[in-house]
Amino acid sequence: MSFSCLFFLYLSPFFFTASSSTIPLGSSISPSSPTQRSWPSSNSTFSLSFLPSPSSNSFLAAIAYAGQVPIWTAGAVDSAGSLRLLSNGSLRLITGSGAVLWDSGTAGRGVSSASLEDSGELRLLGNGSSVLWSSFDHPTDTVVPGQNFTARGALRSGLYSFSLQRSGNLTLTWNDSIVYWTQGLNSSFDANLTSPSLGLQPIGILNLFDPSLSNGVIMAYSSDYAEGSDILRFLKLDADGNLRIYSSSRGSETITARWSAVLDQCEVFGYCGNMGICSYNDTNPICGCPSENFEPIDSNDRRQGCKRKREIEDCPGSAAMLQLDHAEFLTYQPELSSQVFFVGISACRLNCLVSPSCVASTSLSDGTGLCYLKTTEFVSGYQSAALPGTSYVKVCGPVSPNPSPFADNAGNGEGWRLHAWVVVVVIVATVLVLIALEGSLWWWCCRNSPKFGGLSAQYALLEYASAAPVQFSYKELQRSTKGFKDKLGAGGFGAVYKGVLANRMVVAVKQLEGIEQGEKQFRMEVATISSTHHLNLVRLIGFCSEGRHRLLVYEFMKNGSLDNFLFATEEQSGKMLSWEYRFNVALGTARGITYLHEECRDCIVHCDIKPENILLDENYNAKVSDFGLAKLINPKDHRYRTLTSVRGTRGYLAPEWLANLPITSKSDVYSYGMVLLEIVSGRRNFDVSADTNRKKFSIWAYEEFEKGNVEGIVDEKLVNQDVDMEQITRAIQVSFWCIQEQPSQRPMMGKVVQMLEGITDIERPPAPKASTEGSIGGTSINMSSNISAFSTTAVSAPAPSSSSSLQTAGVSPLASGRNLEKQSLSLLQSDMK
Ligand SMILES: *[C@@H]1O[C@H](CO)[C@@H](O)[C@H](O)[C@H]1NC(C)=O
Ligand SMILES: *[C@@H]1O[C@H](CO)[C@@H](O)[C@H](O)[C@H]1NC(C)=O
Ligand SMILES: *[C@@H]1O[C@H](CO)[C@@H](O)[C@H](O)[C@H]1NC(C)=O
Ligand SMILES: *[C@@H]1O[C@H](CO)[C@@H](O)[C@H](O)[C@H]1NC(C)=O
Ligand SMILES: *[C@@H]1O[C@H](CO)[C@@H](O)[C@H](O)[C@H]1NC(C)=O
Ligand SMILES: *[C@@H]1O[C@H](CO)[C@@H](O)[C@H](O)[C@H]1NC(C)=O
Ligand SMILES: *[C@@H]1O[C@H](CO)[C@@H](O)[C@H](O)[C@H]1NC(C)=O
Ligand SMILES: *[C@@H]1O[C@H](CO)[C@@H](O)[C@H](O)[C@H]1NC(C)=O
Ligand SMILES: *[C@@H]1O[C@H](CO)[C@@H](O)[C@H](O)[C@H]1NC(C)=O
Ligand SMILES: *[C@@H]1O[C@H](CO)[C@@H](O)[C@H](O)[C@H]1NC(C)=O
Ligand SMILES: *[C@@H]1O[C@H](CO)[C@@H](O)[C@H](O)[C@H]1NC(C)=O
Ligand SMILES: CC(=O)N[C@H]1CO[C@H](CO)[C@@H](O)[C@@H]1O
Repeated sequence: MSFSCLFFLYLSPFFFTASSSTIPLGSSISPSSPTQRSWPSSNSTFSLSFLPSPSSNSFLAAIAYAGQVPIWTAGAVDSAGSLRLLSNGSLRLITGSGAVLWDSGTAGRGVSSASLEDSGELRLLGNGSSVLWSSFDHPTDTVVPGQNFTARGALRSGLYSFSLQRSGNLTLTWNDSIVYWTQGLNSSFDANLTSPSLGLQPIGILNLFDPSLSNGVIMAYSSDYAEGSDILRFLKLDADGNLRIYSSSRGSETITARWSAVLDQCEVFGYCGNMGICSYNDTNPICGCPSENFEPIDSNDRRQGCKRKREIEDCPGSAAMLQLDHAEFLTYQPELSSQVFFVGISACRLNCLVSPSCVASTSLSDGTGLCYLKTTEFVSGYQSAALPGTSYVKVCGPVSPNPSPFADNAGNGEGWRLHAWVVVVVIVATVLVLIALEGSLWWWCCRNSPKFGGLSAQYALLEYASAAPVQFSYKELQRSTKGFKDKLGAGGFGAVYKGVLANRMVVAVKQLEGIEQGEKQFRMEVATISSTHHLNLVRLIGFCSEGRHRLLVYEFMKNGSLDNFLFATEEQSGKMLSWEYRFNVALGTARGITYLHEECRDCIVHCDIKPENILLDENYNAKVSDFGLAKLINPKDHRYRTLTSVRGTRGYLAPEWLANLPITSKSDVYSYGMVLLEIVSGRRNFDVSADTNRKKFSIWAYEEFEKGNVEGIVDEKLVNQDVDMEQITRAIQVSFWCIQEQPSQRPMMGKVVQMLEGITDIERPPAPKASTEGSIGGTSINMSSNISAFSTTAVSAPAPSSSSSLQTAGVSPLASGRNLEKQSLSLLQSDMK
């Protein structure tokens, strides 16, 4: 190649001719000495001297180029300190109080003098010209031309180090553990190296040498290579963790970076300290904290990182996940396999929230579908508009986000806010103009069109029984619900309104809240839900996805939800279900859930079985609603949280939500068990009263069952009726099996149906150990209610140890996580672009 000739020419100045000034034994220099402050090299290019430190009144004992650029340092001392070449041959740096800061370790080895070469090398010499110690063999943070950097040495700066591997790779490492940059020989050099060494040529080319490589292999060029004259170039590991080649012309005061190993400074691990978030202002990397839940450790030095204002352990309420868009927590090998998951974004967030050891998580949207859970003490963050990922940090709630992405950069916050305002105004104006244009165009061309009137007839002609869901326009739904007037209720996912379609069909229109999924993904999800047909599942008729509006149109259930019948007050005695109907509802519900779990194509874990979600048609047939919605939730929406009826959900939540355990179909079985008990008793499972000895009803009920007092459990309203006690006893036993604390003890839903029908014999249920559930501390309960609000169908097991109980559950944790999440993965990723 064309450069080889050039190398040959330049290789010769690599080996400097020795010309030096000799330093005799017994000499010393001191920053305060009037006469002896430095030892210069013979032509004064370098000197061993004390450089005043600008920030503190200490002095750096260093070999300096042109009297100002340190290339090797021994340490910093006060003005009374000194550097001494002792008579027994050791070179020492001593503080004013006499403490030894650094020692060359050459005492008694026959050192006769020291010398500083014009190359910048400090040598301790024996008699003759033998070199007993050289500063080039003990580099600190810099390598200069003529210095031979081998695999034995390392450059260090704070927690960062740079070293040369035996393989020939150059690596940058944080805290001797995380390699955040590596560069090796290209793969065509398929040879093992024997003794690799690195040299910087005076013209600014970094070479790797080895006996097995005929020529030096170029690892990097400084951008000004082979230019100018009398320029010192040096390789330095800076305090910011980046490795750079600098140029400094003699006589000029400045040094200029001509090459950086890590192009993106924010990719240097730990640049902003623990919990620090690196980002860029127009020019520089800047460090901030994830949110107002954090404070800087040192407000004068943002690189020190951040700490929580309130640690998770001391959190009186519940932990929450702070969301950071376009942010990643840096991830470098070796990443423990137990911290990398193939799950979607909401599971990535949830898995971290429920895992006590997890502090933060990153969900990549680069197509890999990977989620990284950070369980280590130290996490290093990077936020930039270009980053394809969303991160979560566990904080002690409530979450208080930073006012603006750059508000940490004090003083500039105002500017950014102003900037944001201008952007918002421009966008709004543009949208308004577009709407006006489109509106007038539409009015102009469609006003007399016969097609317009026929638009609503379009779906009237469709046969609703067909599998494909009908798409409605927002306007149509607005019209059919008379402007969303007749509210049927407010469920966990938004309000439900009664409506009448153009073909006189009565429907329930659910206005979803907190869902900002992309159009395409939302349609896919709708397709999945509407393809799930069963007699005991509420049927989805159609949907609307227009701008921000996301609505689902369901068949209307004349008799409303089960809770109205079970927990009706005295006055509403008309709303009473006979045991026959109740048993039918219990069985129908069980069949519907069985279908979701075991029979339909893509298994669905409901996650929110409760009487409010069991609807009754005019014949009092049970239909399960809200299935498949859990994965539509956008965790960003805080309104959603407050809308969720915590009271209604808490009692139905399986204990594994509280512990760090995976959620499987067995969690639905638990919720169903609680509902079944309520169907029999007409009382909320978590009710506590004098009647129940101040115990939770479900606990009290088992005690009564043990005593043989089955009648005591049964709803008083059924007392005067002709009831099938055998059927009731069966139902009670099934419910106790379902609410077993251990998921593996609970039957599969299909088995539940058989037990209720009397096809399978029922063993006497053991105590559900529900007492544990009742005694879990306030923190967990609150936390669990929040989890239920964000319930998702996929939470995979963070620890392999928990898999034993899952084998019996019929679904392996990762497999279930994958299957369920696969459909929603794309959907949930849409808000990360
Ligand atoms: C060298 O001399 C210093 C000062 O006299 C003394 O403290 C040190 O112990 C000596 N080292 C050896 C190895 O004798
Ligand atoms: C000092 O000596 C070095 C090495 O021989 C040489 O490269 C440099 O040009 C010299 N500097 C001056 C000012 O003579
Ligand atoms: C100097 O070196 C010579 C031979 O290399 C050796 O004989 C002599 O003992 C050495 N002197 C001292 C003081 O080490
Ligand atoms: C650097 O040092 C190693 C080991 O001491 C040696 O094998 C190699 O030849 C030296 N390289 C240069 C360029 O001096
Ligand atoms: C660096 O590593 C050591 C030991 O591996 C560990 O004790 C220390 O906490 C680490 N430092 C930081 C800042 O994490
Ligand atoms: C050496 O560096 C190359 C990149 O240049 C990298 O692909 C390779 O994995 C590294 N090898 C080792 C052992 O770190
Ligand atoms: C590796 O380096 C050799 C020699 O420098 C060069 O010819 C070859 O193209 C390089 N291969 C790759 C894949 O870059
Ligand atoms: C390099 O060394 C490794 C382990 O010693 C050996 O397995 C490998 O074959 C060697 N590669 C070459 C190209 O010699
Ligand atoms: C960016 O940050 C650096 C360092 O904090 C500061 O000196 C510079 O003025 C900032 N630039 C802008 C445009 O805010
Ligand atoms: C339930 O539906 C039936 C049939 O439509 C109706 O007669 C009955 O009044 C409804 N019951 C309630 C409580 O709404
Ligand atoms: C958490 O629950 C406990 C008891 O269940 C309650 O006293 C406390 O107020 C709750 N905290 C929050 C934030 O809801
Ligand atoms: C962080 C968070 O959302 N916490 C909420 C958990 O739920 C309770 C109610 O049980 C809310 O009060 C918290 O704000």
